[in-house]
Amino acid sequence: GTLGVAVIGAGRMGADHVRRIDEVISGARVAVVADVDGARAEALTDAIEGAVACTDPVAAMDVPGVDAVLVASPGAAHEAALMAAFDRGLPVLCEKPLTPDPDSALRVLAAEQRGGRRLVQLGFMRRYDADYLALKAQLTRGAYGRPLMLHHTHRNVASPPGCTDTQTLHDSAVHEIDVTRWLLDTEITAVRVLRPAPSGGAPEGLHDPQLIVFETADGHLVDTELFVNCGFGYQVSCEAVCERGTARIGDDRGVFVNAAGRWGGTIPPGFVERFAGAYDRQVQRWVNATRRGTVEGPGCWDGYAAAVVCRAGFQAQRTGERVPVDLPERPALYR
Ligand code: ISE
Repeated sequence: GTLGVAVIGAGRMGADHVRRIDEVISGARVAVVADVDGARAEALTDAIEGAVACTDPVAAMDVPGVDAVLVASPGAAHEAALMAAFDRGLPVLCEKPLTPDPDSALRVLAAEQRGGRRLVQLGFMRRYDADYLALKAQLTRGAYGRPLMLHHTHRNVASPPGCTDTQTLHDSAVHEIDVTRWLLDTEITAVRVLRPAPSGGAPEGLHDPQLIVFETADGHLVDTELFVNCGFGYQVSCEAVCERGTARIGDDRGVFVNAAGRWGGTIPPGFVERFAGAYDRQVQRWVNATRRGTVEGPGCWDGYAAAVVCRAGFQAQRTGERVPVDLPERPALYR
């Protein structure tokens, strides 16, 4: 039957997912929306037949007709929500980051393993973006030989209020961490963070932009320009340099205009617009897999690995040095 979804968190992503499940996704319906701000949850459920609102995430999971949970609350609230879902055997789509640090991620990983089966698909949605999927297919085919390097660019118009250096890694660069591991099918083994004199457009105290360099277990070098206050638009790109060729995605040109002595186009304002297709595909794939009783895509292991790389990254930010990443062996459940 139709999958009844409890959406936890009615912020930017939660609201977008509620709209998506209601209007775009087939085979699922919004059963309940929970948010500490009850009015914010109600504003979303008011227009949806059969959907209720509440303020408590755990109570939301116990609403009759709930078959699965979409966690879109702030990262610090994920652990409690995931544990409650595990206790109930409910499958989860959890927004990134899995949790804010490796210790809590490890607790989640251990709890899922105790249950003996995967329940979590993690919201590393770039794996569902048409461009990234095409790039992944090229690399898998190996048409240009072995990948040697990746050059990532990740630019946001402005960082959220109160953004800190560590947040730039675990909220933003976490995507490059995941995409690097996924595209190259390997683990990140060391991190460096280099920083120019900060942009005048960056909030006081934030080192922006940053140049992040990863090494991998298979000898790749991967650089990321992370610039979260570029001011002009949302841009994410990736170029893979292989032995006999390069492949590049993310230069989404859209409509090309000639007018008034200029040529050009527009740049999307944010990730909700740029990655709309990826979010749609991610949620539809989650719903389809969940209805079949399976779990696919990125999961808790990927969230944990990303958290461990971030922790090394924080140290690299502070010291300016090359920091090795110490990742334990991948548990059997995630092989
Ligand atoms: C945000 O949380 C995301 O996940 C976006 O994909 C990323 O581009 C942005 O920098 C983050 O703040």
